[in-house]
Amino acid sequence: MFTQLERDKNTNARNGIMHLPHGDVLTPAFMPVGTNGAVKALHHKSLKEMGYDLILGNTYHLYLRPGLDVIRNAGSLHDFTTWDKNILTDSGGFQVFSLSEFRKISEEGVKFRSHIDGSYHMFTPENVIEKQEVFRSDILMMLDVCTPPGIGEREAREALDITTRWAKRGTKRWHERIDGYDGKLFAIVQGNFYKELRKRSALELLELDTPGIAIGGLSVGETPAEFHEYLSYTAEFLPLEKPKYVMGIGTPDYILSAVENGIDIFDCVYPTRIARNGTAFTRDGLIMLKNAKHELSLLPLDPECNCPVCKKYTRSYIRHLVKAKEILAPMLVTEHNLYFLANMMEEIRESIKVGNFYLYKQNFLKRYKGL
Ligand code: PRF
Ligand code: ZN
Repeated sequence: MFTQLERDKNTNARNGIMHLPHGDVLTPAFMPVGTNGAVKALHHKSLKEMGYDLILGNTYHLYLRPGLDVIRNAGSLHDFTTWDKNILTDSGGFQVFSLSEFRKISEEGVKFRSHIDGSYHMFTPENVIEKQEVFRSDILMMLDVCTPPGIGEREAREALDITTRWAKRGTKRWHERIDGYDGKLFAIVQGNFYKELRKRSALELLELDTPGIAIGGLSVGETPAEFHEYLSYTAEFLPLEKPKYVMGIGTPDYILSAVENGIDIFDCVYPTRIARNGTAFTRDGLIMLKNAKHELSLLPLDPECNCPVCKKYTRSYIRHLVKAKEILAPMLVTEHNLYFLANMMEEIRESIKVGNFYLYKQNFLKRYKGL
């Protein structure tokens, strides 16, 4: 399902194509987050115009609301939402840990209370595969246990061992799929911030031979130095033939590190979330529109951006919309931020193609961080 194209000579960066049921995806690729079957504040058509052909949805949210019956009734998550390109769904494990007021892990799975109405539910490695089959997700994620930094080795090991046993059960269930459905399952490496555990997780999951593999449990509150160390350490164990996904990263500097380490896809709410509080990407770093210095600025959000928002609107006007809490404000900034990232990913792929990714990264960061 993955064709590797050019490989960078100086780093592990690479270009590739992921062949998925709803079309090919050029990698490295960023996936916008559409938790509830919509990328917040954006039309599907804007996403498509920007060239996105893979977005992320959340099993946790979609299962709780609108529920599987509503999606099954429409046919699939694609039919329900009318998004006819690829969808990757996260399994729900991570969301249970970050959103539920109550959860209890057992060998069987994780029992939790809905953050919406307090009702009780159980996710098992098998039933999250079944849910993602109802969605007809193009990429399905395994149920995993993601742990925070700072826990002891023993606790990390126990969480990892459950994750590994769940991965075996999930893979078995995925092999039993029917109806010609061809969604690709990704296992998720965990192991907290312990190298031995990370290594063991990667090696044990590779035996399951899933179509793709993800690195989980990073960008969960550790320092940037720890993030870089554990990302590059873990990525080394993953084979070249498979697509690699780092879950939950979306700042330009983390994206560049991920690409440098041979990662193919990543997702994050960051670009869309900061947009909704009036923060925009520019080549020279973030700008906060609430800041008084933009009040009279007739510049676009980013003078070098070619997006429809930057071609038309000024910072002064968008700042006014942000202050007045107009719905148009998050719409415009979200569109710009996702365009900015789509454009950055295109530049990254081009730099890998012509063999100067490392230089591209250095130059990008120099400006972005104002060095
Ligand atoms: N596991 C899952 N989803 C995730 C993560 C994880 O570890 C993360 C960690 N950054 C984000 N989303 N299933
Ligand atoms: Zn723009």
